Amino acid sequence: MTTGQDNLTDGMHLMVDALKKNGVETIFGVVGIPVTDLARHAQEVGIRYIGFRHEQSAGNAAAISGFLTKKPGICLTVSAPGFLNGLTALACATINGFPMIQISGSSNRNIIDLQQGDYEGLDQMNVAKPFAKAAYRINRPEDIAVGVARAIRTAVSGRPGGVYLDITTAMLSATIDADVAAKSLFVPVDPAPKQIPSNSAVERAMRLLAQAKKPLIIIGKGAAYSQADEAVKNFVEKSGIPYLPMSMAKGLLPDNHKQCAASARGYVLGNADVVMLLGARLNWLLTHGKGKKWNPDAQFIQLDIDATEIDSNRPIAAPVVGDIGSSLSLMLDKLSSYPMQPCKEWCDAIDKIKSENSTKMATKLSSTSQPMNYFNALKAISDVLDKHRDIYVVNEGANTLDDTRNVINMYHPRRRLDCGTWGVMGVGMGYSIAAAVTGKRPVIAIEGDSAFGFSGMEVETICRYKLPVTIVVFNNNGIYRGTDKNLGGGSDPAPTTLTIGARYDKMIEAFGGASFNATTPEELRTAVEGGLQSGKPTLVNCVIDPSVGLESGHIGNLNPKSTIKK
Ligand code: ADP
Ligand code: TPW
Ligand code: MG
Repeated sequence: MTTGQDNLTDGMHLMVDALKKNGVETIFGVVGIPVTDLARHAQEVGIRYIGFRHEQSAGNAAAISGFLTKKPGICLTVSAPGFLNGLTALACATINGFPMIQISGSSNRNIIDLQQGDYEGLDQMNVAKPFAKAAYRINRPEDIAVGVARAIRTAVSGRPGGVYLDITTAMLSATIDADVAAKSLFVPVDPAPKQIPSNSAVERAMRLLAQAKKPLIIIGKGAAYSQADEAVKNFVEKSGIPYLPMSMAKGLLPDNHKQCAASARGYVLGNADVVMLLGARLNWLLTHGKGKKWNPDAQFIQLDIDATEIDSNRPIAAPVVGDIGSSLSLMLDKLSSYPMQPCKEWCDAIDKIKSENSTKMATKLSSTSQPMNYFNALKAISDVLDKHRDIYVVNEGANTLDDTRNVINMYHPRRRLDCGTWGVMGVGMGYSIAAAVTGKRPVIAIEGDSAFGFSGMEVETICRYKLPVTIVVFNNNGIYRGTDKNLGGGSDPAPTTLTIGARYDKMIEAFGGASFNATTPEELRTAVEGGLQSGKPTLVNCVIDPSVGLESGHIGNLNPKSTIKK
């Protein structure tokens, strides 16, 4: 694309050409100085532009679209405040290992560097560094091709993450000969190369696994990301080893699989003698592999693409550093040379616990309590989702998160999208929008009322782009519950409470979406079915008993305990 003068182009046009050449199909962002024309031009050349109400949601959309596609999702932000709003999402993407690139306009370097007060002046690249896998700045149009290629390669290679790409106002308007510019563009070759583990690492792992009497496989979102779905399924099924899916790995194998030990989680963690981690970190979500939940004598095999992850919490007896697909296929090749121990005793014990726990769960799900609690509400949703197994389930909140994760079965890989490693609130609408746009399937977002509030204004975005998203707000009037009282006795609400009896369904009416207020499981079933059947933006206000939630859901133990009694 050339500008007014025939043989010249500029940084803005060339930046869009570079993204287009690199296969970017969608940009998620918020426009303003200096990137408005960039978004306009992207749309002009056929890149889809999704305009958000807040950069954090645009960034979350880019991040999850990276998780779904293994290509970096692109988020576009304006300088300083827009950049900072997007930065939380960039940090979350990095922590979660999702590839994304936040491209942000920035103001004049000379004024920023001397702190002379430019319009929205901030040294963005250096601010971004601690929160990103890498931060780069493009100062000249002739560096665009390299800048974009480096950002892509960094985002997707090794452990994926968030990359910050700074594009200065001066660079956007700087001109360059159009032929030279066109010739400078390129697509990086093999940006996420396979990483093949050594034969000795594979044999060490197989030897250990073959000795195990009580083996366990823990499947994490790194395995889901790697898209080695067949290899994961084959290894689990051919080895016969019970497995636990981490939350975003649910559905890699269907949750009703006979080897799934999710409903005997406590038992398997406490008793497994060899644990094989498949793209899962021993971080807080697994109590660092230590403490009373774990068998202290368990030995670990860890399959991970990032060598620095190994031994981060517990010594790893058999590290297998490589990409999941390559590592697992080499292990599969050796399975017949390292036969597993008979599983009967271990597997029978697990099955017994599973069946006891499912009986307990069935009792909870059949609750007739009115107003609804989490379980009879989730049973209603689960009945509907059983007929729509291939859609995306976005989920955030505390009790709403934990109970949904346990009740709603997943049957397909990469369909459950949730708060992730940081347990962050506010991903809901950004993830829903990206799942609908990039994943091209309907979405149900099961949201705590507090969680929903963090990105609730994006309901307008969902309606503007007419996306097939059904949002169910579990409305218990608050964070964890809605019944707390102000300890000072004043008239202000307690820190955890939100508006009593709020009607979140009314919000979507403002933008032309469908709304339901559900007070019984039957009403909820009808509303969710209606939303999913119509494929139209829908918001269901689901009235939940305000007194039933647990403080911090299932992780109340992480709250600091005051030792001083007042
Ligand atoms: P979960 O939260 O599901 O337990 P984590 O995000 O903690 O999962 O861990 C995912 C792990 O997977 C990270 O350590 C990351 O380095 C690793 N990983 C990501 N992609 C791949 C891949 N393609 N092959 C192997 N490991 C991967
Ligand atoms: C960015 C702290 C964890 S869970 C939660 C908050 C505010 C909301 C829980 O209430 P909700 O769910 O969504 O109504 P429920 O069913 O239990 O009532 N800010 C950020 N992230 C986090 N995790 C918090 C605050 C938090
Ligand atoms: Mg709530």
